Amino acid sequence: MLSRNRSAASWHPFALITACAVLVCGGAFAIACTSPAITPPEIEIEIEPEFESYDSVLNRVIYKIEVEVGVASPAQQTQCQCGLGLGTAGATAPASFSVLSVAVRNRFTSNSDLDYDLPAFAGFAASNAVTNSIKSLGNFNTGATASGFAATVNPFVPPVDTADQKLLLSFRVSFAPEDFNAVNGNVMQFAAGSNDPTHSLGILNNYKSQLILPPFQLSTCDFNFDQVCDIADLNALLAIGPIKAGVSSTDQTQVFDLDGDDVINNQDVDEWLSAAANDEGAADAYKRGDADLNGQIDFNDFLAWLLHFRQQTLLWNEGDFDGSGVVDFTDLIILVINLNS
Ligand SMILES: [Ca+2]
Ligand SMILES: [Ca+2]
Ligand SMILES: [Ca+2]
Ligand SMILES: [Ca+2]
Repeated sequence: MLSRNRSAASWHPFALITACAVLVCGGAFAIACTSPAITPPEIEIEIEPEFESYDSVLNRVIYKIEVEVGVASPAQQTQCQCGLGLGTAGATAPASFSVLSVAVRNRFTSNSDLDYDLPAFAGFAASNAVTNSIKSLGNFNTGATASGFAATVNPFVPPVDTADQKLLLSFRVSFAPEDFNAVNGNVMQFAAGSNDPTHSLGILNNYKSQLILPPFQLSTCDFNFDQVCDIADLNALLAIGPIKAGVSSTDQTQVFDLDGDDVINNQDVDEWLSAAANDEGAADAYKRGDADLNGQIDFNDFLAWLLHFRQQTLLWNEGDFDGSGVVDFTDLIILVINLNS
């Protein structure tokens, strides 16, 4: 069994041998590769995910998810099968999750825009039969969502440079942006095989099981991926402070460094106020003092300041307009100045 928490090993020659067993469509090569004696259990093969695009019509983010595999030519025309599963009984995949396409690509020669660049494997199409076969595998995770694909593969001459671990089984998956946290960190299983009894469909062993996605951002001001730039986002920026004197950005907080100077301070708040107003279609940047970010400074904003006067808070909507960590007369002066600007 794979451990969800074990750190993945980097390249190892046995990884290729293990991977070879999985996509090979029949033949003695597959049998040789599946020898358990040459599969050290501590080796894990990385899942390589990459944000690809956002489909604004369907409201879906699209990621490319790739794992290294080996291939070999079948002796005769064979149906190659592959797929993946996402989730467990305790953490099911969101309903919006789907696998759009599958390809076999060459890591170094691929045009990443191509769905299929190893011609022998062109034509993977979604298959309910393969999906059901994956679900019925004994070691398929209970409660996971399966997606199966099949392609008819004829005997072919493998590319000469595939002996050096350059081939990738590449899935394009999509899901609603708001479901990011139900996909990221969840358990993923890969399956591959064929209709040849010498290489039947099975779950891939020794592949990293936890899918860790790089985060996407549809707007630079939307830090919580809910597609609106609002007070929750501004408060998330301010929460790493007090930012008035400047806080050095880290890998975890660099998303808040909107002007890219490695310091998070009020200049980034200014950038946010401008970007958020632009994102929401407002003509002018939001102003400091606009506690509820409704585009105008009025009695409600004053009330937000008054209710928290002399309190320590990092929250914009509680009246800390200068990121000092306290609501005081400085914040009121900022509000009053912008009232007339
Ligand atoms: Ca947001
Ligand atoms: Ca900055
Ligand atoms: Ca207001
Ligand atoms: Ca303040």
